[in-house]
Amino acid sequence: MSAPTLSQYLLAKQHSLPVVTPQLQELLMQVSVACKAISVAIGKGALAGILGQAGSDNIQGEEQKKLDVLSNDIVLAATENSGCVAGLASEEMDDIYHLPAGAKQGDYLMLFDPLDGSSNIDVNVSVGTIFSILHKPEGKNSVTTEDFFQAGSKQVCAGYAVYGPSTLLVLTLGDGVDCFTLDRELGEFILTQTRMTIPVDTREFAINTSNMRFWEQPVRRYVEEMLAGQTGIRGKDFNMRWVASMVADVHRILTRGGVFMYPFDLKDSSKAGKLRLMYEANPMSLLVEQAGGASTTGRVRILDIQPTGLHQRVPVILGSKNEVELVTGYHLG
Ligand code: P6P
Repeated sequence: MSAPTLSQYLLAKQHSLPVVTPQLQELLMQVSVACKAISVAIGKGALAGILGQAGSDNIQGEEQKKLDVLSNDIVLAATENSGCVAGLASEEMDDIYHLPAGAKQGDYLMLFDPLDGSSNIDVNVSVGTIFSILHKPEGKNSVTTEDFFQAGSKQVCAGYAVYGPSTLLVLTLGDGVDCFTLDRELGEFILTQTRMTIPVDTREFAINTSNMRFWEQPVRRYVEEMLAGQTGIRGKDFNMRWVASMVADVHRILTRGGVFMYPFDLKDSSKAGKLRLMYEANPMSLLVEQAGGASTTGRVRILDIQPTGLHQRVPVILGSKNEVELVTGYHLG
């Protein structure tokens, strides 16, 4: 039997996973349509005149790329009239997005980073789309921002598309992590890897070392021990990677292990880290834990955090379980 398409996979899952309702299936199909459209737009790049700055900033004060705005609009267009969501939120929108007048309310809330790593777009490096799906609170007709403030452990589904040499869709429904590859001739995502698993040990770490002087001592200690390699207490050499696209770094870790860190740093002490909890850290943490890894702020499990802001930032340390537990232990030591 040939490998299933995303649609066939979700139909089969519906019989084994109660969480996979018809609405969730439809929502994920619409998300996959958006990811295919974003993949096409990225592939055209300069040919479509969509590289460079949009001339606006997002709520984070970050310059928006034309593709940031285009990708956000593509996801909204694919989902707002699906009848599957009651509200949406993204890195590119200040507050939650209410459905257009007349649109049928669905059972889910979705948060997304439409184009993670977009600073890499103009230099042709892999970027991605990250999504996090929550239940709409029971009995709510008109959702509020506070309805989105659910801990990451409440996610029904989380996933990402990574736009690299291949366009991949990786998702979890709470029963392991599976990977689909876009067959561009068919126009379908085909299941190509099941039950992705992160090795508990690794020799590879990912961190932006230019921030070293701003790190807290436990992170400095942990990284310096790895840099000491077999001459130091770790007794083995390590390798470093930093793509500056969280999706690309996390996909590498899901594929072959590693530890990814964007820790708290004093570069801007008003921020509790760079990455956003709701649409970066939470979805990636669910995927990593479902693949046998771990994900903390250095002190607490990310999926346990009770959100207080749509765009709140958290320190992130995720990946191979034994490494995350070691560096977390240094923080709690
Ligand atoms: P830096 C991309 O902007 C992002 O949010 C993540 O995808 C990535 O891991 C990080 O920021 C890169 O940050 O400071 O190294 O550019």
